[in-house]
Amino acid sequence: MAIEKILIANRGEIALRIHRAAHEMGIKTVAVHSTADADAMHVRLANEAICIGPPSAADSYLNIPAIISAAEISDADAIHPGYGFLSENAQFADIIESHNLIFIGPKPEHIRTMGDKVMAKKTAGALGMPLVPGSDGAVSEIDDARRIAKDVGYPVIIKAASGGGGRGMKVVNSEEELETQMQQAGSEAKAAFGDATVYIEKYLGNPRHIEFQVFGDGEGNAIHLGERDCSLQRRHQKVLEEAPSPVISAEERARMGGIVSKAMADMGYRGAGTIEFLWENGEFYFIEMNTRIQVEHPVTEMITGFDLVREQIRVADGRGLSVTQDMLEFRGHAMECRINAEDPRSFIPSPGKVDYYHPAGGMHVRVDSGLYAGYSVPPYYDSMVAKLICYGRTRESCMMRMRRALEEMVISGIKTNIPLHQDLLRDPDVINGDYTIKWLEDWLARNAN
Ligand code: MV4
Repeated sequence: MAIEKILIANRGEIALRIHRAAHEMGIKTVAVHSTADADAMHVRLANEAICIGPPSAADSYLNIPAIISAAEISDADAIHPGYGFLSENAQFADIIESHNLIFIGPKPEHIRTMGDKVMAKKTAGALGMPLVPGSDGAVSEIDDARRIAKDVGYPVIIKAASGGGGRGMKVVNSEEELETQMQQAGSEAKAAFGDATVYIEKYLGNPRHIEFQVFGDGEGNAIHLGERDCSLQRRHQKVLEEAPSPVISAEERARMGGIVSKAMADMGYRGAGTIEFLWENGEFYFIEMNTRIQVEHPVTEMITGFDLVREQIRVADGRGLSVTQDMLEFRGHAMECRINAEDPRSFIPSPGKVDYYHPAGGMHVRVDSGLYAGYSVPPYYDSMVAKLICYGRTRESCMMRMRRALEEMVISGIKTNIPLHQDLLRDPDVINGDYTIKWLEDWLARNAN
C-alpha cells in the first residue's frame, strides 16, 4: 500500500520543500500549524491544514498527541518531521509506527543511538570511522579523567553525552582545571539534559566543520553524496555553507565517502543522514551524526542533481534507493546563504510585517522560503526566513552569481542579514575558501563598531 498522503510536522521553508517533493510524486499533503502560523505559506500550499495548538512550539510543533490526532483525522499514511522540532525524537518515531503510520526518517533505534553522543562515537568507531582521540566512552571518575587527558594531551574538551550541536562543552587547558571543569560539566549536563554523563576528547584548536551526506535503504545498501563545508558559523548557527569543500580533493572525497557509505550499509541505516567531522591538518575526525534532513541539503542537491526529500519519501515507501553510487557525479559548486530576520550587526531578531518581497531568480538560483509580501514573520520561532542557494560551474562563478542574487533580493519591512552575506562574499578569506570554525566570530569581532 503506497503512501498517498503525508502529514508535514513542521513549518516554514522545509514544510514547503516537503510539500513540493510530495506533490511532484502525486502525493497529497496535510499541513499542521500553530495559531500564530494560520497565514503561513505552508498552510496555504497544503491540500489540508489542521491547527494543532497555540504559538509556543512546546504546545504545537512539539505536541505529539495533537500531531498524531491530526494524522488520524486527515487519514494521512505517513509523517515527515523536517528538521528541528521532533525530527530526532526517537519516541515520536516509535509512536508514529505504533499507530500504523510511516515515519519518513531513520529507524527509531538509529535515532536513539546517534542522539547519545557516547553511543554514537562507539558505533562510528566500530564501523571504521576515524575518531577524535579521547575516552573510550563515558568518564565518571576523576582519576580516569586525569589519565585520559594526560594520554591525549592538553587541551582537552569535556562533552555531554546528551548534548550535541555545541551545547554542554568545556575546554580544559591544564590538569589544574580538570577536576572543577569535570564537576561543572556534569552538573550543567544534568541540569540541561537530565543526564550528567560526560566524555573527553582531545581539543582541536582550529578545525573545519565538514559533513558527509549519506543515504541508506534500511536493508544494507547505502550511498554518499559528498561533503558540505559548514565552517562559517556563529554561536553554532551556520551562516553560509558550500559544496564541495574548498579543501577536499576528489580522491579524498571518494575515500571518505567510501568509509561513510560502507558504515551506513553495515548498520542498515534507513533514510537521509549527515556524518559530521572536524577536519584539521588533512585528517577527518568523527564528532556526531544527524539523523534528519538538514537545512543545508540544497547545496548537495545542486552539485548532484539528486532530490534528497523525494528519496526520503521513496525509501520510506519501501521502494529502495533510486540510484547506485556509480550513477552519481559531483559537478560544479554550490553555496547557500541563510537569510535571517535579524539585525545584520547585533543579530537581534527582527520579526514583523514584510511589506515587499522580491526573491532572486535566474539561472542556477534557488530560493527556498515561505515569505510573501504582506506576511508577518512571527516572533516565536527560528529567525531563518529564506535560503538563497546558487550554483556555478566553478566556485568563482558560483560566488559571482551569489553576489548578483543577493543584490536582486528585496525583503523590506524587517531587517535581514543580507548585508552580512554581501560583506562576507567580498572578503578575501571567504573568496579563497581560507576559513575554519573560528573564522566568522573572529571576523565579526575585528569588524565590530
Ligand atoms: C569539538 C571542537 C574541538 N575539538 N571537539 C561544537 C558542536 C559540536 N557538534 C561539536 N563541536 C566542537 N567539538 C573537539 N574535540 C570544536 C567544536 C566546535 C565547533 C564544531 C563545529 C562547528 C562549529 C564549532 C564551533 C565551536 C566549537
